[in-house]
Amino acid sequence: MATLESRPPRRSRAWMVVVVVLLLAVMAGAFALQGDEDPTSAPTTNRLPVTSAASFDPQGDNGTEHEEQVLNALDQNPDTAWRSEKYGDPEAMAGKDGVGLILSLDGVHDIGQIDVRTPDAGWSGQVYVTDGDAPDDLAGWGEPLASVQGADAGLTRLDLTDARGSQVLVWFTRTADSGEVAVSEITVRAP
Ligand SMILES: [Ca+2]
Ligand SMILES: [Ca+2]
Repeated sequence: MATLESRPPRRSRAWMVVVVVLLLAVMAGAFALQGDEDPTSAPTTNRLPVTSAASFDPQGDNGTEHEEQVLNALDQNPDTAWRSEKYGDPEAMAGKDGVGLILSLDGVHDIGQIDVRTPDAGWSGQVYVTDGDAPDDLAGWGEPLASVQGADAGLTRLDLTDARGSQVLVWFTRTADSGEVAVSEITVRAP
């Protein structure tokens, strides 16, 4: 009578080897990611998803600022930029309090930082956060949660504390010295 031989343990050992190799691969990947992390460069892991964006010019005649260029600030391409309209006086901005960009997230998030990349120096700005529909006027946004005066060209990081919402307004209260604001990228980051 034939009896079932007990299976050789090779099969289960083979599976264990596969599992161990997979674990090692995952750990190696994790270490590689850690190794890439440079504290002086912008982190890439906490970027919050922006689902839509709009220009904001509540005191302007047309209500918008080069709306057709807005996605240039979100395409992760440093060579493309959104630009405001051109103002003769960077400080006065034709009598406006400012113009801005509204970024809509995919839902309510804790927000830790806004990174703004610009080619031009000298602009000033503020960050507002709310949820629900984006307000039509500045007063509807409440109080600014971060601000910068006379920013340098390149990366400006605005740190927010206890910010939570789904709508972010980056509000420019002074243009760069050129008379316009140019934004090559805006990134919204979790804390
Ligand atoms: Ca306008
Ligand atoms: Ca861009």
